[in-house]
Amino acid sequence: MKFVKIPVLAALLIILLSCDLKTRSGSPVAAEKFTPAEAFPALSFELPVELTSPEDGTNRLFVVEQQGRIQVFANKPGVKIKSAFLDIASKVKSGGEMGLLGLAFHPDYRSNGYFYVNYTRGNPLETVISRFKVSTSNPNLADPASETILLTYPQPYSNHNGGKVAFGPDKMLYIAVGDGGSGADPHNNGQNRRTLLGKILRIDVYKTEGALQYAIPGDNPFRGNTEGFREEIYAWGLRNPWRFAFDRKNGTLWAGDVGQNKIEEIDIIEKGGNYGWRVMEANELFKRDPENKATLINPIWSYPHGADGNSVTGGYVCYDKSLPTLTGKYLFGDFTSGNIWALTYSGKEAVSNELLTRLPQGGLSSFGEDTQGNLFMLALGPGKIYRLEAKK
Ligand SMILES: [Ca+2]
Ligand SMILES: [Ca+2]
Repeated sequence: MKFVKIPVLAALLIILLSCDLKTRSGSPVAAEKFTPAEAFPALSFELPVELTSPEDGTNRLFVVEQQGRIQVFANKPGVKIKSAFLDIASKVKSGGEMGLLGLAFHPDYRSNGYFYVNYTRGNPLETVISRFKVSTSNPNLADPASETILLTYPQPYSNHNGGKVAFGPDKMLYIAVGDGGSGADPHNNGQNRRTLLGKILRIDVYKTEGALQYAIPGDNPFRGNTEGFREEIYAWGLRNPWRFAFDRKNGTLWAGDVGQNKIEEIDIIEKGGNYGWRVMEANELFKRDPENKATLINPIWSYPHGADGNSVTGGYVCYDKSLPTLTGKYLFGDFTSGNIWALTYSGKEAVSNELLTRLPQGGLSSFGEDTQGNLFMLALGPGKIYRLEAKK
């Protein structure tokens, strides 16, 4: 996402502009079959960027606030109370695209209480991937002194920090890493496998290896290479993967990768795949590099900058029981327009893409999913969480 472009005033501008719906592209409003409804009307958050929950049977939701807080609350529409599960705002450098950006609960959270976060800190600017543990006496409170840093990597610029962390069905931890920032990837990080920038990483947090606080999975594509490639790399050639997710039924890894000046893209991420940046922006040549002989993987879907927006927010394959007509479709959106779409994928190619609705205010920072597969959308500026509802 391009937080920088959307302070609250800009979001208000989007509302004003969207009053004249006839001027907007995409399906006409009358054809939209869904509407966003506030999921937890009594709750508001400060700059929410992630929603997730542990598989611990408690049916609680955890919302990440960009400044460095995690809020916890009961997953029911009438909930009135939330509380701060973790507050590391004093450690976090936030603002623009920086901040506490990701949260993943360990698959064995119920027994070990471990969770993982992705945040930026200053002096020098870097991303931190670390593990915390829940308090032994209060399940709604993390132990702030429990931090174990797993991995850090320098951030040459304030933008493009990726930020998602999530466990795959293989119980490995996947990490989204942007190209480092500025514009047009000036250091060509996306195509350089000797840096972690511009990649999706995959690490094994069940073990440690040598000096690492984790292990390199045995089947990572560059494990044991002799060329100096980082062995944490799972896929490369990404610009700013803003939200990836695994299909909870078949494990397919979906990602939205934010474009440069022209095109936003959706990728299906495969092990060892090169997703093209900065040689390509989606399907178009961006910066020719005759030296680069790598095979590049095109997105399975893309859309041009314009009325549909200019900053993709990847979502989830839908298994939300309240949305039966969307089962198996990939729901994603655009941060600036607030558009929410459902992409139908055949297993080989995108078949169609349907505009479902748009958030009433811009700043669609993320989608979220609870343990039952119910889907949520997060509005950054208003600090509200939405569900999709079928129109009657
Ligand atoms: Ca950066
Ligand atoms: Ca690409």
